[in-house]
Amino acid sequence: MKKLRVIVPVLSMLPAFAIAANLITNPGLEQGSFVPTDWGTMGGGTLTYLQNQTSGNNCHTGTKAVSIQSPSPFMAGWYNTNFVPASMGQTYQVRAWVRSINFDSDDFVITYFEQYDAAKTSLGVLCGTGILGSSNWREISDVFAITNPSVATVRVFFLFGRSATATTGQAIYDDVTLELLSSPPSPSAIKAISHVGGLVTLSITNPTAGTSHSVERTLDLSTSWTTAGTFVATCTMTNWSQEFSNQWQRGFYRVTTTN
Ligand SMILES: [Ca+2]
Repeated sequence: MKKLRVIVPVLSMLPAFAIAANLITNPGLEQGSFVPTDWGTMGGGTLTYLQNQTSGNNCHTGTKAVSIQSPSPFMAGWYNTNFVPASMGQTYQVRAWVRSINFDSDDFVITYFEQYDAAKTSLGVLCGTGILGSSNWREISDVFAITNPSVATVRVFFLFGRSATATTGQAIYDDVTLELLSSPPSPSAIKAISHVGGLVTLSITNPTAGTSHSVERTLDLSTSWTTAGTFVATCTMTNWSQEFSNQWQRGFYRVTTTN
């Protein structure tokens, strides 16, 4: 049983605590002219560097993203070419924003976490859970633990695949993150907070699946804390929000995480 309490004033619009460094280079795909800087392709099919796009449409943010269509023979994708130093005992979280269009029943997106030895020879991949179905932009998330003592570096692949039947689907990736978690995985912390009208939205870091979060608030730090809401995190959950009464136009929030 581990508990962490973090207090953040509700009017703060900036991250209040240090966020683990993103180890992906060019994570938003915005750098690059004909190809995205520090990104490569794996497999066949149609792998396209989308440019001059509109945020929220065929890119998540900015104007650029990467697309996968007609994976051949069964799976294709993009990967960050940067070798990230890594070693046994470390745990990483990989996240990416994905738009999946016209997926049929056996189409999926999945994250691969490839491990290499000191000579950059592959030691095999760890597979993410995979996501099925068409969807507008959603964040996928996987946690990978390194248990092989020969691992020296890792790289991350973002793939679109199919099983038996051909596909007319398209997967678009943008805004990817690779973060080193402390070991054991660190408890959640409030990453950011927004306050629009009566709606407060907290963005939670490291929401390990199955962990329970209790959010409390107070009008000022001299009065008692009351429960504002609770939730159990899933792999893809990063936000909690609740509309509150006008008397709570300002206040302080804290979150307790129970592993
Ligand atoms: Ca982008």
